[in-house]
Amino acid sequence: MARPRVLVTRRWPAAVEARLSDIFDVRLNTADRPLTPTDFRAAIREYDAILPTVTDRIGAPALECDRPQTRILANYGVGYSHIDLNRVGQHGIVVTNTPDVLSECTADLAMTLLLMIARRAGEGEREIREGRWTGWRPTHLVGTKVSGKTLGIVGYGRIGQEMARRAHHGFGMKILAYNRSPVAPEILAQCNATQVDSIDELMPLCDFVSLHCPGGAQNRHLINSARLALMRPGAFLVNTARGEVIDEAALLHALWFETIGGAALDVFDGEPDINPQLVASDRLVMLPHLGSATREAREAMGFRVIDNLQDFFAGREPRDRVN
Ligand code: 8YV
Repeated sequence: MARPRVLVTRRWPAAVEARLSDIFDVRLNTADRPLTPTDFRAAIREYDAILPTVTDRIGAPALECDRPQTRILANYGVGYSHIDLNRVGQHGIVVTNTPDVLSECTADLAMTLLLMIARRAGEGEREIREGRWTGWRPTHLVGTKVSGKTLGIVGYGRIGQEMARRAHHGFGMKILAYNRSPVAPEILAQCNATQVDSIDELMPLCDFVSLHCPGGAQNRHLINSARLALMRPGAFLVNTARGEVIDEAALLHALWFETIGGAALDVFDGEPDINPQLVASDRLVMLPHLGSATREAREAMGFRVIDNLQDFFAGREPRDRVN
């Protein structure tokens, strides 16, 4: 039987690309350029499987086709708000993602951001690199203590729980959790966390708020001006989820008028384009979507995609099917 034809839309870790090539008839993207909707439209006529990433917008323009050849989109990443599940479903295409294997590394990065914004690490680094450091003094770049403070987690799924573990067991933080559905008492107990009923209830109680919910239309601007206004003066917001979850104009307003202490962002609305006003703010730490960017996580994500593909083409239900 002919091997399934598989398109990988970006460069992947070498070990995973090699394994994919052993198993499937694979087309790699050696130039690592994102596909245009036109490229994507052509691809769904040709390949049995496409392995997209967050840089592929898979909506109506990309899916315009009566009878696609593609039967599975095996997404490289846990978030899939870049894929229009309704339209994909109309074509009978299966979608899978890569949960679990990136949870620890993404939580590590969220903790990195939290520490960086609280302790003004970005400002300090810029000062040294720009030759502006004049020496130690008691009032220099004084930040905010992290240990023992209260952390609010929006989205108490796998990554949110890993974040809670680091913050609670590493830094003695008190954990408050907001989650759409009830969290099992034994899960909350692992970090002595308390679930609250709404984001509005969470915001005023926290010194730090970290976002770990999905993106997409349902969570667009979940953090808006009204909710930012509920945060404590001096509190910090951390986002490793998706850019659209925060209303960036409202965030800029809050930073400008100093109604919150600052924010630390790994993801941006419309990335990689960044609102220039964000770049101008010193109360912001920004990283270029590095949540899962470790060799270990990126390889594990790739091997998880291969598991899903092998199950699918063997006629089994892929473990990470999301539609
Ligand atoms: C991925 C992510 O690197 O998994 C996710 O949802 O945000 C990142 O960790 C990226 O989305 C790859 O598609």
